[in-house]
Amino acid sequence: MSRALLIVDVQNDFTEGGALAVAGGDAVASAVSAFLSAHAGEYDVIVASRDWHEPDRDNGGHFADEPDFQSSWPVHCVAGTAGAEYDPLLATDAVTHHVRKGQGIPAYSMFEGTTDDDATVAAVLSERGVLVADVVGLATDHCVRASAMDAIAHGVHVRVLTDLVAGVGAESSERALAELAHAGAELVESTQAFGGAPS
Ligand code: VGL
Repeated sequence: MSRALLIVDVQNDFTEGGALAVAGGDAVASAVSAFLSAHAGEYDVIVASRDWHEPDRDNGGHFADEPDFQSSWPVHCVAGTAGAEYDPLLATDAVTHHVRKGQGIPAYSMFEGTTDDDATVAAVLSERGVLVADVVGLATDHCVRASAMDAIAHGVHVRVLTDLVAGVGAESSERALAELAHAGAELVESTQAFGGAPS
């Protein structure tokens, strides 16, 4: 049974000091790196996504001067800028597929993006026979939620590693996790993901 790790949008603009910083983003980046150094070998495929928007346009209404922080946002993750790079606290050496999404459009799910070889995440998972996917990253209530929902829709069993995600809003993040659980995702702490002792 093939297993994938999906690392959603651990980018400078979504971590402390970024244009759309998520509280706890740096801690998630470091914790994902520690998790990878212990467990990268458990995964057949490790996909990392980056939001990758176009400069000087609103990217389909995704950027706004007066954003509502629900469906419009301050300018963030512009292609080729430091804000769009992976947070340096995220170790990316074990990543097998790098996905970019959101060129000119809002794209919350990594399933809307493509790899450097122009493949979709759905195609990568199908090709490798992935039946289980663990999801981590930023932000719980937006891109993690959308990516995990699409993974479920693709037919894989999803586990959200709850200590390796952080969200924009506390309530909306709780709601997102509840919706994911209702849709069939397992909510698991990373320390329990591979049979660790209860903490
Ligand atoms: C995200 C808001 C806007 C995310 C992306 O990565 O969760 N959130 N664009």
